Amino acid sequence: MTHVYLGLGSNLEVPIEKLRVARNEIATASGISEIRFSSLYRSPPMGSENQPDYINAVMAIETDLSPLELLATTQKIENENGRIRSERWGARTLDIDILLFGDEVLNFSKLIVPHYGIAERAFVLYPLFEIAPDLNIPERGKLADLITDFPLSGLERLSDVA
Ligand code: A4P
Ligand code: MG
Repeated sequence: MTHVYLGLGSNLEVPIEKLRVARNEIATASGISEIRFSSLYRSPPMGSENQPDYINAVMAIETDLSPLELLATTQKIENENGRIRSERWGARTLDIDILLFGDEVLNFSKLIVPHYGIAERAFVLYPLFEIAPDLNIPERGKLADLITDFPLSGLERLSDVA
């Protein structure tokens, strides 16, 4: 079993509901069990400003899937929830990023882990810190150090449950 952290984001079609559905589908997928789910966070869009605010959360799971099997599962859930793959960093109904896969460093063409943006995004760092304050991120260092003085950039915590 591997301990994995997923980043969930949505800014279209009732984002809070999208994250609730995504959480449920991930938690009930074959080979996956939920460990923790962060609060929901709202933040202004990174990238094109001409789109609604995002709702983000981080989910800790345990899985016996391989990294690429897990990616296939999360992409299936994205696609079934109407993800429109168009402009990079553009508006999306559901985005699921594999932030960490145990302490592995993976450089497949389809899957880079740790996720390349993990240490540069308030909407990832703060929810991650909420559920795993002692985390050590391969190639980046201690989460507690990364988050020290890290700007909130408009990030706002919404609630305790999805
Ligand atoms: N891929 C490689 N590594 C990974 C990984 N660790 N997890 C590949 C998931 N996928 C990974 O992703 C493109 C390809 O990346 C996938 O086919 C997979 O094989 P995508 O999700 O289709 O494309 P994308 O999400 O548009 O691009 P990217 O660069 O992944 O964008 P991000 O980093 O996900 O950012 N603003 C706020 N406030 N909150 C947000 O959540 N999200 C984005 C998207 C932009 N602005 C945002 C937010
Ligand atoms: Mg993505």
